[in-house]
Amino acid sequence: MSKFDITKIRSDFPIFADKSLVYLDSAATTQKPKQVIDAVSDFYSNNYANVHRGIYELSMKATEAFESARQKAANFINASDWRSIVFTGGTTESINLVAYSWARNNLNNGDEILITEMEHHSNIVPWQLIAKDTGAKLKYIPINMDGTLDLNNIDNLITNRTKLVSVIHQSNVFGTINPIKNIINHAKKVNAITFIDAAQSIPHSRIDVRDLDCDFLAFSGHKMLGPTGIGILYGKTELLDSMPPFMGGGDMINSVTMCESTWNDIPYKFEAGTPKIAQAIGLGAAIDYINSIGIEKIYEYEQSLLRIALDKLKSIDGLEIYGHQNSENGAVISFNLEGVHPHDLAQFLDQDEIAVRAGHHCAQPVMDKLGVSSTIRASFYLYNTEEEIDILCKSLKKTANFFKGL
Ligand code: 7TS
Repeated sequence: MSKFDITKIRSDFPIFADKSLVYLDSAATTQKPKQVIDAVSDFYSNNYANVHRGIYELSMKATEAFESARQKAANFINASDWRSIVFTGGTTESINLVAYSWARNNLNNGDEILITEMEHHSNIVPWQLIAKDTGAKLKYIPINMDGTLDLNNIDNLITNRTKLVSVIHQSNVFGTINPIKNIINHAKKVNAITFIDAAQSIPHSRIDVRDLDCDFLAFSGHKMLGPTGIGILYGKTELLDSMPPFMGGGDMINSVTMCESTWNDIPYKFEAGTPKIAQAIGLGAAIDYINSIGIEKIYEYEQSLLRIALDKLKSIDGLEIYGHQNSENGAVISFNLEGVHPHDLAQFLDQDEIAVRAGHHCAQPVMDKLGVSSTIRASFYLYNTEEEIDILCKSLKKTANFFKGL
């Protein structure tokens, strides 16, 4: 195995070239390697046309590039069929697609949807809306104070009325990696449909939808080195086939008369309008880039950064880390510094060119559980270094002293 070459990797990211930027907000969105930027730019410069329509060569080339990105996404998650891969605008849109197309048409009064208290708002709000529409009940798997899911009561939470179980794979607040296979297996006992929000896990770890045997899985391109505005909904083909369209328009139809329309085959039935062509091609390039390094190596490297960061952060007086006690976690650390509001702290860190997120991280139920309104979050990716952890810790100590009047 070749070595994880951090110097080479960093040199692939133009944003790090002339700056002393310490970018620790990859859980929000990741920076882009020149391979992705070039793929998008090359497409616009040399191969650009609309897809699926033109009989001319340029359009056929664009279609080929677009569809090959779909195949790359299928391979990346080990999906057996490219028709399982729907291009969406991102995780949020993928969840809404299933909520409006599957859940609204399959749930009835008294049915139950089970999610967790750990979800990003994207995996809460659509189900609240659908529950209101259908009379279904929304239930939550609770979280423990240590940032893990409390699964002790799962056999009581999953009942014969449970029709859908939708779970975050990796917490965007704690980084906790949840035992989704175990939860999927519980859901299967009652024939509930399973949905995995893989937005935070897929950039960092191997996902195999055949092994998981989930019904749906969603992720966003921009969190895995790809462009904004592109995401994936993976769905089992028989389910996607059975679902009505989410949006109507061009590309998603088979035929249209003044009275009625018939639908295109999957996945196109769910891709109304001119698709996200350049974005999909950019996502394909991001997948190629991750594959060229190896997702296992990325995971291993990030785990070593995580251990170092936890050790160093724990040595700072008054710094409280949330979670990271008895669990496997991705390289995401939420913390607060005693006596300093997270927003003030983020501004002080920004003066040292350190980018972290401060806020509720679109996970207000998690904040409620912790009894805080917000935290600071440092999240790491393959381009971060041990040196950056030292810069963060130095700046944190400096800020703590400032607020203590030292
Ligand atoms: N699910 C999870 C687990 C997420 O972390 C996010 C975004 C989403 C869904 C929504 O993804 P989108 O691409 O559709 O917006 N999370 C964050 C975050 O933690 N900070 O900024 C965005």
